[in-house]
Amino acid sequence: MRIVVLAGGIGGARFLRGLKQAAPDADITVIGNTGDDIHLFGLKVCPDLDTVMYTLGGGINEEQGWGRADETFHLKEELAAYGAGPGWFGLGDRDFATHIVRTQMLGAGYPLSAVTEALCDRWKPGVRLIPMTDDRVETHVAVDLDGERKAVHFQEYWVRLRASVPAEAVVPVGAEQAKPAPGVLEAIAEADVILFPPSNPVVSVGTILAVPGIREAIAEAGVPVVGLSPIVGDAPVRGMADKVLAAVGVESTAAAVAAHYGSGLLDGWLVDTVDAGSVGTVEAAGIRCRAVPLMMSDLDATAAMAREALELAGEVR
Ligand code: GDP
Ligand code: FO1
Ligand code: CA
Repeated sequence: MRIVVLAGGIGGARFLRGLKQAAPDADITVIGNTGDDIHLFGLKVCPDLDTVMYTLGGGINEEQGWGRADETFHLKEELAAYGAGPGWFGLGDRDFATHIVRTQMLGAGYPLSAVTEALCDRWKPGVRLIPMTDDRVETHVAVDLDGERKAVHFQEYWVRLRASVPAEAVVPVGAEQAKPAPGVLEAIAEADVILFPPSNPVVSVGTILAVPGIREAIAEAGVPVVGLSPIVGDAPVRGMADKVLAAVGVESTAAAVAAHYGSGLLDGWLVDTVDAGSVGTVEAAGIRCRAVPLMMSDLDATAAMAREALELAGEVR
């Protein structure tokens, strides 16, 4: 079975770990979000690609969900001693090596997709990880800071401002001109099932869908498309999905996120058991829906979620 998954960082990566356990023989292609990418200290940092790669490759900081396990921060401290900022973004010594190798390869002319494949040669994530595009896309967030409207990089909104001010707009800068990376459209066209993990619907899955051609390819693939809600009990399990959903005029509920994707894209949607009351609303919108436990508390619980998603896929279309 060929499975395509559109993934952000932590939510996507943890789900993929469960999916690998639930479907050990499946051929899994992950289309990764690169809208969170940021250039710092002359280096290209790809948080969502790295979170997937480290999580599936066994190098992730498990408690934090991002960055490397067993990390130290000497380089960051030395940079700070020179007054070289930004100090608000925590890059660890082990993690820096990834960004150095990536930037070196990009400088030598390799596209990000080839660089990602090379990095995965080390980590062996057990899936094919492809960035959504080789072109530069950066998610920016419009905010009101002291009465002044400003656009900040998504990482600045999330990490420096801790999403403490309302997001007034979310813009994937460069997405309109971006092309899907080699292999993305082919993987979608050859998929038996397409899954949206419980990733952020705006700044993860939404950014991937903003690359011209990807949404269309999914809608035209003619295979079941099933998603899992990142919103449980009307709130994100972690992160700032509520803030960025508000920016696009979508309520922070499992049903509203399903309607936001729409029946033109989604065939099936899983909501958590606490949201069982919204199953009827989702089905009325033309999307097959079931309520099952959706907390990725451990690997077995996550694998059970993946099995439910694949079962639902078997029932639609
Ligand atoms: P990010 O790039 O690190 O923000 O990760 P993703 O975009 O892949 O996923 C973020 C989303 O995962 C957030 O909106 C969370 O609500 C959701 N999430 C995290 N843990 C869980 C969980 O255990 N269950 C569900 N249903 N959603 C989760
Ligand atoms: N998240 C934080 O909350 N603080 C950080 O200092 C931070 C640094 C960082 C470095 C590398 C990396 O791959 C991820 C990092 N993250 C950090 C997580 C990152 O901001 C988020 O996981 C996502 O981009 C949000 O979707
Ligand atoms: Ca992300």
